[in-house]
Amino acid sequence: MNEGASGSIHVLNGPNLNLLGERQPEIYGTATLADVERSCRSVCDAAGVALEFHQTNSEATLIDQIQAARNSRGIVINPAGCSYSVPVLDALKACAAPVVEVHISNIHARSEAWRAETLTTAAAVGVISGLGIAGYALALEFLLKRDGGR
Ligand code: CA2
Repeated sequence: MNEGASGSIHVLNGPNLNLLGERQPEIYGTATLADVERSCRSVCDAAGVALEFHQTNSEATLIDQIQAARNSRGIVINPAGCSYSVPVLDALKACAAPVVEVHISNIHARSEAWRAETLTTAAAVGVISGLGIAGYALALEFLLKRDGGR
């Protein structure tokens, strides 16, 4: 067992998501990352589960955060631009914790076809894409139900 805090759930956010709400509201909406964190805390607080919430603009830091969460109760990740990264895929595949991938936009309906060609989704139990920031809370609810409210 490592330092992965088996009782907690980790929500990880990749590059540029710190800018959420500042640009491209037609694609990503107007909610900020602070709003995302508030909604995640509300779900985890209600379930009495500790939440680790992080955002990083560095691929290396994201990999460190995934490794730190590998034995946790679950990982919700929006890898953003790192969705197309082999090292991030490898880090996710090394996790014992169940992974749910979230994308705020519908990556299958974007004008750039390559956005749908994520590598990281191969390591996930499932993916929520296009439901805006509500996808994070839905992913958490799924993880909390999945292990029977332990
Ligand atoms: O839809 C998503 O959540 C994405 O993961 C967001 C990524 C994009 O590369 C993926 O294809 C889909 C981009 C995150 C950048 O976030 C910004 C938000 C607002 C303003 C500027 C950047």
